[in-house]
Amino acid sequence: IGVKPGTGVFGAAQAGTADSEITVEQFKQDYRNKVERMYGDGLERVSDLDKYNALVSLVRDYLAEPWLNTKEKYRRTGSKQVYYFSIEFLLGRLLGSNLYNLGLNEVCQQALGELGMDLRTLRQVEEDPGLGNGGLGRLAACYLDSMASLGLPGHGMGMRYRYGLFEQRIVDGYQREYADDWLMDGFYWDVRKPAEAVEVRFGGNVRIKSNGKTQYIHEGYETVLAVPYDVPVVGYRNGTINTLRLWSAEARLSEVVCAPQGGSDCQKAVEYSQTVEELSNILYPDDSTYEGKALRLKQQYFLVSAGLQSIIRNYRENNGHLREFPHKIAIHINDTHPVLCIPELLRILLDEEQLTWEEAWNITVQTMSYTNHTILPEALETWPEDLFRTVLPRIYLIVRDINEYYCRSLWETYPGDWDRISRMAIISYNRIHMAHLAIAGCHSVNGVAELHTDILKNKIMKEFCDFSPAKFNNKTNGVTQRRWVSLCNPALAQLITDTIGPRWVEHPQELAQLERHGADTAFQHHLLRVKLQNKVALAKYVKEKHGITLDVNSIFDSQIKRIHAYKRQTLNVLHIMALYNRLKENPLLDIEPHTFIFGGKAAVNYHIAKNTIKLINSLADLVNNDKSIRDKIKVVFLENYNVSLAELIIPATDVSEQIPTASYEASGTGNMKFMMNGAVTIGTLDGANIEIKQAVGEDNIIVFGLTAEEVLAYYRGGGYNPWEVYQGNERLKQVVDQLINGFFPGAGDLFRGHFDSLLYQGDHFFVLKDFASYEAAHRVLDERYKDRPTWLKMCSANIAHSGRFSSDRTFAEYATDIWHIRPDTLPFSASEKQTR
Ligand code: NBG
Repeated sequence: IGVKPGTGVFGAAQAGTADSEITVEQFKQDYRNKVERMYGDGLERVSDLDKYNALVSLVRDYLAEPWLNTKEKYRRTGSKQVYYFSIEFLLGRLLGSNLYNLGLNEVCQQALGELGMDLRTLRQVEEDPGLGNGGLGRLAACYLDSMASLGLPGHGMGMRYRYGLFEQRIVDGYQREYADDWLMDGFYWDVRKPAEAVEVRFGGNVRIKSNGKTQYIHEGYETVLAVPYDVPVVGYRNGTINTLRLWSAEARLSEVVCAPQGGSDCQKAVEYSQTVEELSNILYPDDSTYEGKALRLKQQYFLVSAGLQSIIRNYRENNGHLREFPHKIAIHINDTHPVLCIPELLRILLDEEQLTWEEAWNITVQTMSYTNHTILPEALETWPEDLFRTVLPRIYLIVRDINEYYCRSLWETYPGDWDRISRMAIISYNRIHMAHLAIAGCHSVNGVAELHTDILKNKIMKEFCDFSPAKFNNKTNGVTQRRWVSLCNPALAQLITDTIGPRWVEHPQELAQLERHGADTAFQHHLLRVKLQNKVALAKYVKEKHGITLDVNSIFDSQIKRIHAYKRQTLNVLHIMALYNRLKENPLLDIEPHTFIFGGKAAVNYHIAKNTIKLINSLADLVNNDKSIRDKIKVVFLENYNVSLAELIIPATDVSEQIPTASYEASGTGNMKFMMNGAVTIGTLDGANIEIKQAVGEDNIIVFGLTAEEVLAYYRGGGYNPWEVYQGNERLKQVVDQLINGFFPGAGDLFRGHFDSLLYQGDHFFVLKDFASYEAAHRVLDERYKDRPTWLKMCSANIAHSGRFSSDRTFAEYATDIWHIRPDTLPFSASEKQTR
């Protein structure tokens, strides 16, 4: 295939150039052959889906050799391997990013063009893999890109869900959930590895055998086969291809037919296989019932057990000695879902490798590290002890031992302080606290932005931090500039490269050089053109999909993220209502035309959030159809928000809405993507917004609202009185009343829940309290926008200072501080870290 040994398709590729070893002619020939071999038909006669599949298969051929070489290199050098366990990997489409990272983008584009095809069309054939839900999963995907692009031996361990979270459709303004059948046409990026399948055991009981040494015999369990599917993770033009291993649950039917559960009845066997496969059917199965909870717990253990067994097996095959394990393997636990890694590694070391408790515990703690992604109580998982014991009897005993061991060490420091020890225990009041288990069993616990880490250290996990302060550290999130600029905004990427050269793709801190060009008229002119071009593309999509015409000269103001009370889509809505009211009063009001864009899914059982979607759509109906305001404002809710849609919205956005109640948003990563694409943030001082402000300076961001400290002080004092605020602000009172007074035609009492939560339930998220300052911030924003040169300078400053929010920076920090990967294998030097 025209690939030189050792150099793969990367050849002598330099960043920003397209000099891969594969020529356009070669590509065309390979591609034609591929189509013919796969479909027994000519290129002219196959469908777009076939063309897409053939292209993926060809790219897979191209990357096979560097993939193999990378694995061999890791084996040969024995370098420390990092495994990032995550219940979600929100990858986004892979064709574009893989071509780009392989340095094949231009070649492919030209080759397809000469064959009368368009790469963009084929990229759009790809379904977004349904393997994640929100920020946490997208972060994991950014990290995969950075690990490979930094040439680090870091791999993902995740689940191969048969169905994604759900596909959102808007019907009559309401969210409706449809099955996200993303695998329907197959997923051509992964390789099934049945020979590397492992068995995971559930249920049964544990018999203790004692002849000199206590042995735990797990019996009567049910076995589920975990089959791995490997997805290549391509580094940016560096020859590194890491692996994302996704696990799928299968039943061994041949065994089931003879086994007691299945009897000899074929029908029963099939039913049985369906219940087994349920394990990897969907992400976050509904856990409102006992069965649902059990399924979630099983799913988490399934991922962890399969992943660890395969790591150990591989380690053993390469003659690794267990004492060396923590020097050769790092295991990272992404949020609490994979925390069972801790007792599972102990189980393997104790029961299968016969290590002593002390040895096994030390190895485990040195190997494991944990990231917390939220302080929301519902996300800090706990399990009923009974359920846990029934589903995972051996793991339960181990967790009990860990609890005892941990509580004993607490007792040594705090003798007699039962209250404190029971608050910190892993098992208390018949529940198992996964975050406590994580803190006890990991050598590092990190938050995802400075404020978030401070809140963990001083509030949520204060007692743990007092007990072992050295474990706690911060790693502010980052996003990959390769997907979030180069791929999704090629026009901007080109402008940046034309201005400062191509090195920023690998050294994002070099974006800082743009600062000098911010006031340059020619640069500003280009920037404006790029933005306009992206707005036109988004407007075209909105027109085709939703039939709404957008004014591309208006301010595109976007809030795209999960719908959640703390993210305060409602605050945005109330402000738009107030703006609309002002326009109704005075149609000649001199305001900049605005397009307010929303997107996001609400959890299936989260009623008020689902109602917020209806509220946004009701507002959109009202505003978009009112001729009297002469198109000064438009509101659109874009259906089925996902990575691909974000790639369209973010480059087209002028104003990035990051308006959570301060203290709630652990970090945010959308804020970083918008910034990299030159949008100006309007935001609260929460999560990474604070660090964005530090980076760009206060002139280049608009902040408003209560600080986290103020919010927490109000909570300590029992909340605040929303009535006072409501009664003291005419405009606010008007919009709040409009939620229930017939302003929304036909809505009746539909939005009474929102009304009540603001006035009768204490306005827990300070929507009313922050309203006036939010409105004022929007006025400042409009003023700035009117002065276009100043505005464009703000946009450039945002791009210029976004380098520190690259996941390359974050990952270099994880590698050095947490996983102790030798810094000399890192392309970043410590001085380049730019964390502060
Ligand atoms: C989310 C936080 C975000 C953060 C991402 C990634 C979860 C549980 N948490 O603020 O809400 O940016 O994690 O760290 O998805």
